Amino acid sequence: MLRIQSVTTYSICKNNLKMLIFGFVLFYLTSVTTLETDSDVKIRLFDNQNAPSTDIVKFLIHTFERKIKEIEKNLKHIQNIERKLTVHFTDYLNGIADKLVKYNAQQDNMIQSVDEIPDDRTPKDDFNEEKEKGIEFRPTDCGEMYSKRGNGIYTLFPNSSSSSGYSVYCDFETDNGNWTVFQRRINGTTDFFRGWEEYENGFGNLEAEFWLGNRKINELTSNGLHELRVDLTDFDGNSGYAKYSRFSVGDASTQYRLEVGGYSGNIGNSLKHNNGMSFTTKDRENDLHYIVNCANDRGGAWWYHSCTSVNLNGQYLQGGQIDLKSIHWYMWKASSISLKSSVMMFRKVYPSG
Ligand SMILES: [Ca+2]
Repeated sequence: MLRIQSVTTYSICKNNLKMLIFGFVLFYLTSVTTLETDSDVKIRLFDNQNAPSTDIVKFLIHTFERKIKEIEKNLKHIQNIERKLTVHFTDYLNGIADKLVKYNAQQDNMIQSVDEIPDDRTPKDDFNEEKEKGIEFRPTDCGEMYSKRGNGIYTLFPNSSSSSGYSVYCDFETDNGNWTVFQRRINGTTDFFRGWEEYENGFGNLEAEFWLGNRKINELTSNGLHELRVDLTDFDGNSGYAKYSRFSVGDASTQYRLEVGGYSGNIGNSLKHNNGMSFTTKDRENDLHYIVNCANDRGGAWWYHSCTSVNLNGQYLQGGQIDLKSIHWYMWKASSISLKSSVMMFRKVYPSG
């Protein structure tokens, strides 16, 4: 608004100035009737007949004075606007300065707050702090693990009514990770020819050879969908795997029955013969072989049918020996040749999309 006003005023002054100059030139020319040049040649600008009258001169003087007064008036108006603008912008700049001081103070406070937070915190610290606050984090699956510090032993709490959890080995590297390992054979240092109770509760060393235990496998696979992965190696340095998109083990009332399906992989679907079978150990027979106890016959413990083409809990036999009691996966080798290593693991499958 002020700006528009000052522009308008400026235009008025400019026009008045033009008229003033015009008047002044006219006044001058009518006052001087002759001009002399160096060559003394007189040029008459006005002859006696056309000489301006006194009235015209008076009119021009009057006009001149009036314009001077107008200019003075406009100048005062401009000075007034300038004064107002100065006051306005001074207030405005003071306002900005106040805000800057306030923001600087806030920024200093924030920087101080950040400095007070220790910068060496780890997920473990967060975890412990949560525990201290009574907000205990209870993962029910390796995929839910709060802090993944690489493959290793972690604690799961699959049973919400139980206050204590138990240790499992999580694999975060194989096939996008989040696997809970429940069986491992690598060198034969652990005896796998054991009875029902030991297979129910688990045995061995989670860092080496072990069976996690049928009760835990049941607990961990009973909520949600799970997939199974089996990784095998032979004594010639070859490796292969099988994946099943569906995997679960029933509870004790089903004799830990196996539910498995949806095969993919490169060692053949040997496990399909064990689908729907209950667990058999040397001291508890649930197989369908009408003569023998398959656990005794095959030297292990498994979801035997009559008996099996997969025997991953069988005897650890060095060097690739063809033996029905050996650790073997028949469809991979088209024989019961003993394998060097076996790892079995499952993970929760989350609905896609
Ligand atoms: Ca039998």
